[in-house]
Amino acid sequence: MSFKYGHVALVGEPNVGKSTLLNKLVGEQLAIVTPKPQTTRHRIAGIINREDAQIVVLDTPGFHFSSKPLNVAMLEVVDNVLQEADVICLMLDPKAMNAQLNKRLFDRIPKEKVIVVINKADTITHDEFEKMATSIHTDWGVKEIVVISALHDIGVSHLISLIIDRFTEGQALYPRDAYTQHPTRFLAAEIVRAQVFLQMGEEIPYITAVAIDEFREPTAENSVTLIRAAIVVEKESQKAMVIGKHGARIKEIGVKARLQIEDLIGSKVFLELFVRVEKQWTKDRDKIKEFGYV
Ligand SMILES: Nc1nc2c(ncn2[C@@H]2O[C@H](COP(=O)(O)OP(=O)(O)OP(=O)(O)O)[C@@H](O)[C@H]2O)c(=O)[nH]1
Ligand SMILES: [Mg+2]
Repeated sequence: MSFKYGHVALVGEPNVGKSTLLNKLVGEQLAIVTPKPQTTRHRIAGIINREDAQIVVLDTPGFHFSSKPLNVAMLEVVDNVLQEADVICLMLDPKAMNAQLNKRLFDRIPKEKVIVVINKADTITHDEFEKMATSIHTDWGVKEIVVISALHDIGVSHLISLIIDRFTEGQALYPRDAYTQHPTRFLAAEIVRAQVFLQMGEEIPYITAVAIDEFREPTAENSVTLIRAAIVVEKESQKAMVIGKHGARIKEIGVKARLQIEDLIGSKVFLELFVRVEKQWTKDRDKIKEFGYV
């Protein structure tokens, strides 16, 4: 049997369901998912291991335009992944499409690599899909257009076969039992950041980074993983909001995040959270780099 290896990128506007699809494809909660746009800030790589193929799936930040340095860094991530990928899934949310943005993204993609993936199949009728597919075919000249639901697992296995069909033969580059190469401390920081997205309103999610100050693995004497993490914001007023009245908000963020980190690593976790102010960090290229967003 021939063996295929390749990289597939998931790109698209914020909130179209890229990270949900990554998680469905690898079968793990690898990338954080929230109902808010611009949740993902990194290139997140998941690995699908099959008898006939190893597929590296690259999740990306949502494609949008902004002159803010943090957003510029996120766009650089998208552009780099577009260069790296053998196949590119341009994902669309049929009920929330910005035609201009999608055209600008489409123009950055080598045409022979693209599969248009209409996600959230559960939100449209078959007729609506047919109409959309016809206009994408006419306007963009794309032949391969599929409809899936990442959330409800509709059409996902068909999409995997289309991706593999386009790969050339090659050897697996990653261990056959790995679903990611991201270290646990990175995934733990992302879990805390997801709770900030879910629990905090207004601008807070967009000026928050999470830094792991200490990550101590369990030892023979102590079976608990100790994690000290800083929730980094830009101003004292934002710090007060994250802490909440009598510390209630940060406590709730910590409780929810700890349970998820325990699920991830399968051991007890002691999670200590702080809030730290780093003035204007989202505008400072060095700081953005320090938090791993470049
Ligand atoms: N109804 C429906 N909702 C979905 C589907 N797939 C994803 N969603 C929802 O869409 C929202 C955004 O999902 P994400 O996976 O975070 O989207 P994303 O494209 O990674 O977003 P960014 O990281 O912000 O670019 C979440 O509330 C998901 O539950 C789907 O097939 N159907
Ligand atoms: Mg995402």
